[in-house]
Amino acid sequence: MTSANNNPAGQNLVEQSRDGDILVLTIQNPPVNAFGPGVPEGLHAGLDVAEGDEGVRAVVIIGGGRTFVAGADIKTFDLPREQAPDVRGVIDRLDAFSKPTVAAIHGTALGGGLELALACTYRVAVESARLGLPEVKLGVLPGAGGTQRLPRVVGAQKALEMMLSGNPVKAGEAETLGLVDEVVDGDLLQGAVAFARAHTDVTPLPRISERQVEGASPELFAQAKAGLEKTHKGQYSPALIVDLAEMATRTPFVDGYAEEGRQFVQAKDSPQSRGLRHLFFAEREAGKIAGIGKDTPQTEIKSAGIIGAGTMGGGIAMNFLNVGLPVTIVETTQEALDRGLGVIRKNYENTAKKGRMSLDDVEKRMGLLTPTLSMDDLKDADIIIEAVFENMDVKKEIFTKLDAVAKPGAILASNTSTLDVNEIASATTRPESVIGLHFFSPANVMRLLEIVRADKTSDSVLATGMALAKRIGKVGVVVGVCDGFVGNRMVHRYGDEARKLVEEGARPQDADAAMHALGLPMGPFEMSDMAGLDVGYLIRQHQAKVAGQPKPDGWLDRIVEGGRKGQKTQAGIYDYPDGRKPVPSASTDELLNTYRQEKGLQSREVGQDEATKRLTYSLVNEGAQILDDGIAQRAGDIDVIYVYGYGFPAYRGGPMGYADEQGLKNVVADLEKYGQTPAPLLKRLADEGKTFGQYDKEKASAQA
Ligand code: T1G
Repeated sequence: MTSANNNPAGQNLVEQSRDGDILVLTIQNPPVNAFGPGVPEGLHAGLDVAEGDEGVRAVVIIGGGRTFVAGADIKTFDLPREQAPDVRGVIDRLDAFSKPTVAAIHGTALGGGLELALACTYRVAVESARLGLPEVKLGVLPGAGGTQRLPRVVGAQKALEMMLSGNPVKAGEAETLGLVDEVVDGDLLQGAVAFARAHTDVTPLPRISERQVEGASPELFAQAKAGLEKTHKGQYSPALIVDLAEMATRTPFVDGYAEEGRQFVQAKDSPQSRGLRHLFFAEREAGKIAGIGKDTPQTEIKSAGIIGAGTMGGGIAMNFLNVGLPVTIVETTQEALDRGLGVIRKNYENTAKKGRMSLDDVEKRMGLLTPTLSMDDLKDADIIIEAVFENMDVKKEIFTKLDAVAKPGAILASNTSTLDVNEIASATTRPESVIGLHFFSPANVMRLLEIVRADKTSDSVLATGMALAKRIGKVGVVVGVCDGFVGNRMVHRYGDEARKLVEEGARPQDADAAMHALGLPMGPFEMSDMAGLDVGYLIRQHQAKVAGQPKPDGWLDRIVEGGRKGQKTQAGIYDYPDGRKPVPSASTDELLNTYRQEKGLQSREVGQDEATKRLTYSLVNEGAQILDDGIAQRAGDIDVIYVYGYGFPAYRGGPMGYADEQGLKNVVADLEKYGQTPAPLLKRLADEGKTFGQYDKEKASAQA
């Protein structure tokens, strides 16, 4: 029996009811019935009743509200062991229970929720239920028997697939796998009680822990381990999952289960799990806008208009077509229109070729797309997104026309990645309807959407933008108006620091290698070459012109002026002899030597640790300034932006989460050591011994 201090409030979040000889235990811990304080205690109390009452012939466990148990309460992970909910304790009791127990599943049975169900005698579910062990996504592993019970039910291969992907299976597939004993038609509780009543006389009771694992071979686990380098690069817990699943094939349940418990604690207390848990909650917080409640009226979006059928316009259109929303897409020439539609169709056909879409679906989605050369055809659209090249005059001309064409209440959005949305809005008579929706390329793939709140954007338009992001499968983050908003503004500072590292003697591949080691798929120079060096070149030229400064003459500017624009010219900072793979370039080395001599720059050895700190902390420092400028609501939002938009590893918690892990005092010390001036907010938090996480919490409670 668990002691009072893992449930200081002495809560009992499990209701008891009877249906004749069946005791029904309903878990009531909204919103997702997480296995938090009060749930194990309530289950124990129910099992006590069942044990003590001969009239009870079986027990049904069901979730109240919208779901079964969606896992252990992630918020309790950092509680001292004696205060953490004793999930394993109640699961052990269920495994050994003397009467049949039936888990009745709707919504999700995830993590500890599925482990609870696996400890029951039987499992029934509704068709729409999803069952999975997503712990790897939190940097941990199934810690309440999942690594030992799941292989015993679905076999070693499927268990590895489910635990390493962390993705759930639907009830239908779960039934085929034997994970669910029956998919219930109609009322779940009635179906579960009937099922329980039909199994009250079963003896001995089947226990998954007594089964053997099917389909296990040493090669399977060796292949899975070897594959982690590709599927889970740099991550800690996946290898533990493979080892524990392998252990399930050759050791008694109790031994594997004990080892699982030990490894779970190791993983839970790791920086990677802290990083991934931080991201889990940061992503959910990012969807909330301070001062704008869930009841804020929104515009109903039934159709969309896209201006520009280029790479961005086409990708943006696909997001709407994918959720069944009709799209009218405008171009200036028939040739450009045909090209744009051709790219969209090709993308869908490629997806169909990979078996991830039917040809019928391809036609259905293309059927929702209306091409036109006239902006007048946008008159009925509920939202219109402009996605033309980055030129303020062109954008203002378009928004002036849109203002005349679009219906009252339509949302006018710009996909600009850096220009002033306030100035764009000033070209209309309805600036309250103007918003920035900054998609990331490829727009039909990248999940991040920077939602740019201009000075006059109405709360309703902002709330609609956030809801729309969710609807089209994007992670929406609200940002303010400034050069480059959040993501690009930080990447510009990151690029500046990278260029400085090279001026001081580092080779471009050294800087990129440092970021690879941190877990980023690309370093600053590989990213610049992919994006096109001329993009950054034009921005630097523009900024110098605006600031009345002389024409920039950095080493990267000389590379561009030498005609090397990156991957698209098979040559940039790197050479690209076979297309996309960067190869260090002798011509760049030579240019750098000449440049350093000309500028009288002393070249020196730059170590990986220095490169890592200068690059990462340049992001953190600019992030802190962005928070101080009010351009981002939370440090957590910045982490979500960098993980979903710039490939920063989620298991590092994003740049701000990573800085908290390193300790802000250390970050400030290193910034000063390497000649960067810490942003006032960063300096203040470091001096106060605080974290960005605490900054977010304090700000949220001040706004509540
Ligand atoms: N613990 C604590 N809070 C949780 C939670 C959890 N497991 N799951 C969700 N929430 C909160 C969430 O923060 C949000 O709060 C609200 O619930 C609604 O969530 C021993 C150790 C279930 C598919 O990884 O994937 O079990 O923002 O906005 O989009 O082996 O939540 O409203 O204040 O996401 O409908 C394993 C995590 C845990 C599942 C619902 N379980 N959750 O999605 O709602 S580890 C998971 C989800 C474990 C054992 C180990 C999703 C969902 P707020 P939401 P949704």
